[in-house]
This record gives sequence, C-alpha cells and structure tokens, in this order.
Amino acid sequence: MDPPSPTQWRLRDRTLGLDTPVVMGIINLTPDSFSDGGEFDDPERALDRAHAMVEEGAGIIDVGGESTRPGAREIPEEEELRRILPFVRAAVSRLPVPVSVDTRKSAVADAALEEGAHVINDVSGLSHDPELGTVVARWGAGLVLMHMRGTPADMRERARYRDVAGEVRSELEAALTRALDQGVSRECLAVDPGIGFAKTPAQSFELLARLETLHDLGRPLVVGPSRKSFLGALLERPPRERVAGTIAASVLAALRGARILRVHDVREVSDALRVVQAVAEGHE
Ligand code: HH2
Repeated sequence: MDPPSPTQWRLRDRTLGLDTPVVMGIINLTPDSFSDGGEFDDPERALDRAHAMVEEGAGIIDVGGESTRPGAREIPEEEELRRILPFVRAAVSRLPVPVSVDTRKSAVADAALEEGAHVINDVSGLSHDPELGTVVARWGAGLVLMHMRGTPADMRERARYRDVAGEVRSELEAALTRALDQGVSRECLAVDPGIGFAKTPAQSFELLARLETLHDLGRPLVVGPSRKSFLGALLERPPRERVAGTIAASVLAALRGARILRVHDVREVSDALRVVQAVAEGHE
C-alpha cells in the first residue's frame, strides 16, 4: 500500500500520521441516519461506543447530528448543537484520538471547535455556508472537503457526469481553492470523493476504481463507503448486512491510496486493513 503523498494531516494542535490507513469511526447522534439512526439516546452510551471503536482500531472519531442521506432535510442549528455538543465535550477530554464533527454549518463548527474538536468534516465541500472555512481557519482545525452536488434533498437529480472521476477531481480542486482563500492552511485539508452523494451506484463504483485520479490534488484522501446504497444496489441487502461489502470497498480504496476510511464497522475494517498491510510488508 504505497501512500500517495502526503503522509501527515494537521488537525489543530496535533498531526495524524497516515503511513498506514486510518479508520474513522462513525457516531451518528441522529434519529434518522440511514444505517444507524436512533442508536444512541444519550451521550454516555455514544461515548462508550466511541471508546470501543478506539479499542477496535479507530484512529479518529467522526460525530454527526444531522443525517445527509438522500432526500434528508436540513435541521435547525440549535437542534444539531443540542444533539452533538455534550458528546463532543466529553469525547475531547476522554478519548485518546482526535474528534471530527460532521457538519455543514459554521455556527455548529464554531461551537464544536470551542469545545476542543480537532476536525470539521463538511459534506458540502464549503459550498453550503460561506463562513465555514473562515471559522475552521480561525481555530487552525483540520477540514475534510467532501464532494457532492446540490443538497441531500436534491442531489439525486444532479448525478450527471461525462467523466465522473475527472469532474469530481476538478470540483474538489475548486473546493480546495475556496478553503485556501478563506485562510485554511493546506496541511490541514483532506479531500473525499463523496461516495453516494450525487452519484449513482455505477458512478460510485467507477470512482472507487479510479481513486488514483484524485492523487494529484496532493491532500490525504478520505473515503466513506460504509454500508451505503451502492453496495445495497449490488448485493440486495439492507444496510446492516453490507459489512462484507464495506470491507471489500474499504480495502480496495486503501490499495488505491485512500488514507482515511470512514466506517461504522470499525473492528472488521481495521482487521482487514491490518491483514492487507501485513501482506504488503511481507510478514506472516
Ligand atoms: N458519508 C455520510 C456522512 N458524512 N462524510 C465524509 N467525509 N464522507 C462520507 O462518505 C460521508 C460523510 C453518510 O453516511 P452516514 O453518516 O452513515 O449517514 P447519514 O448521513 O444518514 O447520517
């Protein structure tokens, strides 16, 4: 698994080493996420799960308070804050790994960063809230720029490409420029092709096959195939039965240069990546 450069990602006051792929464990504090909505009714239970994810191999935890599944509607920022802030506060002081917050809103990001969060994960790639980049820059935090078109409510109609990998690449390049213009340091940025966001299943498979197209953006690649509907379209299974598909997609993404794999099934994906790594190193 030869990593595309770079092998480090700056996350506020720390640096995440990416010589080997890092697993990002998903904690959704939402009633309606497509695969794990409603799982946690209080922050302590969510924190127990986050601790377990770290033991299972997660190198970073990503918490979200708003579902972005296809067709989802935006929730008010007060509601998003109510869902995530108690978790972020506890996670930052008690988890040994960086905490990422999945939000598109600058007010939510600002409050989470004030609590000590290390990364903002923006599924809109700085196209939703014009203040978000400035807020992230002010805190010196990490920023994931994910590719999508439109909003979760209308993205399905926007899945029209002549060359999906090439167009995602150039739209991510524009997102990187927006981030730099808003003052975010290059070493704090990571990019994500947005599997399933304004992509048909066939386009998601093609993007995974052609991840190398994104290497020359020069930033760490985050990939989130976890339990998504492109796997369901192929396997005809509900989200919780897409674990094997998630492992295969994660391993193949890592072999094509992904450095951060955003998944629900941390133990399974971490184990698979360790085996791949050991083979790559020629160990038993
Ligand atoms: N996918 C989802 C949410 N956030 N962030 C990044 N960087 N990459 C992704 O692929 C990605 C993401 C959607 O998955 P999930 O959080 O499980 O579902 P929901 O949006 O329904 O909460």
